[in-house]
Amino acid sequence: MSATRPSILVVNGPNLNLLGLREPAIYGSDTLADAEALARETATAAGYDLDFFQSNWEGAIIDRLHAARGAASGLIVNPAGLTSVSIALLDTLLAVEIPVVEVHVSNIHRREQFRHLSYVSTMADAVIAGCGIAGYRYAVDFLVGHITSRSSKNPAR
Ligand code: DHK
Repeated sequence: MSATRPSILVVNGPNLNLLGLREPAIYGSDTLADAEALARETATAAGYDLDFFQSNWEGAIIDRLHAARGAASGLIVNPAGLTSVSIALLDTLLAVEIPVVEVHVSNIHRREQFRHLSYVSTMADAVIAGCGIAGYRYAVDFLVGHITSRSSKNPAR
C-alpha cells in the first residue's frame, strides 16, 4: 500500500490568469505559471502535493473548494476581485474547515480604500500581501508549519 502525500490546494480568483500582462506597475511581470512553479517547488520540497487552480467564475471556485473538503490539508486563496464582495466565498471557506492562507500579490492596504476590506481575512489563519509571487512560497511555508503543529497537538485530525 503506498502512502498518499498530504496536499495543498491553491485557488486564484478573477483576472489572475492575466498576471504578468495586467497592470505590471502594480502586479509585476511574473505570471501565474511562475507563481505555480514557485508554490509547487516549495510544497514538493516539504513532501506535499500541490493543486493549482484559477477561475474567473465564482461558482467554479466554490465548487473546487467543496471538492477539497476532507481531501486537502491546506488552502492558499488569492480571492482577487472577490475579496471585498463575496460572502459566498467566505461561507465556503468556513464550510470546508481547512486551514487558509490569504495571498495578495499587491499590497491591498496601500491601494484604494475599497480593496482594504476582506471577508476572507475574517477567517484566514494568515494573510500575505505585497510580496509579489513570493507570497505563494511564503504561504506554502506557513501552511506546512501550521499543519504540522496542528497534527502534533491533535493527532486524530
Ligand atoms: C488581485 C486582484 O485582482 C485585485 O482585485 C485585488 C489582488 C488584489 C492581488 O494583489 O493579488 O484587489
